[in-house]
Amino acid sequence: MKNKIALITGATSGIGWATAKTFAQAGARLILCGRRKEKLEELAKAIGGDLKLLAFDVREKKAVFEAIEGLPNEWKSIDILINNAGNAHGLDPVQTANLDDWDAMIDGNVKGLMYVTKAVLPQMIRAKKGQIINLGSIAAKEVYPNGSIYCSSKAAVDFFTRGLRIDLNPLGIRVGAIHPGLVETEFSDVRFKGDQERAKKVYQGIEALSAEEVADAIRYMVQVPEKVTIADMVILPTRQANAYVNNRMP
Ligand code: NDP
Ligand code: 8X3
Repeated sequence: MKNKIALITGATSGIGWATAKTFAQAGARLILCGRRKEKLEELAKAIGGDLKLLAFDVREKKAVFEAIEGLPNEWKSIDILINNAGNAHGLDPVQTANLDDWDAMIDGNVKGLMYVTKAVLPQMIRAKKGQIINLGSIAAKEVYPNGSIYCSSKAAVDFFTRGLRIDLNPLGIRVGAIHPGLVETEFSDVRFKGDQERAKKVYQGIEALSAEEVADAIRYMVQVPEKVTIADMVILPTRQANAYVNNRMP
């Protein structure tokens, strides 16, 4: 990965933050993205070295294209795209769920990920190489109660990844997705709109994955030889069997 340029969305927290640190240790040059500029600056300070920071909302089509197309020449040749930005908003049955939550999930997790991909692709196509890794979820593989829209958004990421791999196959661009189970990050704080007590309960007694463990799996997907594509990786805490069967400690 040494001297390769990696663009990571959602680098201001959790899995994106840990992936940035892991990639920096492996010698990558990083383009770090997120909405919270102050968090990007904090991460840049922690990592040091050659970095580019881009603050934009993945839901804003114009902002996505302006940020990526406006990169200076020395940052334009992106080798690795980690499409990580995303969140769940709410945990509610369809009949009572909030429509603004639905928009945030579909616009961010699905359309935003697609916009970033489309903005990065021309240069990878010219280079006839590159790698795209999308953050799906166990929620892409199974639907759980009250999660229908988040799960739908992640199922869309799964199918988009598969289609993209087909379309880019003649060009030698590697495409894969990683689908984690429970990872302890800001994810549940965001889902429950700052209700930290409720967020904490999600990870009680489950020995959830850490963001660093997921970042290490992403690093592996990148560092396998270029003739190898890890197309689809599901990574779970050992205490989690699927999206809703958990062997929690009392
Ligand atoms: P965090 O809440 O810790 O991080 C989410 C990141 O996404 C933040 O950096 C946030 O940055 C960014 N983000 C969210 N919405 C937008 C947006 N509209 N525009 C730009 N950036 C955005 O959660 P995780 O690290 O856990 O989540 C990372 C990814 O992993 C997500 O796609 C999530 O769905 C997926 N995932 C998480 C799991 C978990 O259990 N935690 C399990 C499986 C998958 P900012 O707010 O600064 O914009
Ligand atoms: C995050 C994992 O199970 O909370 O994608 O939806 S879960």
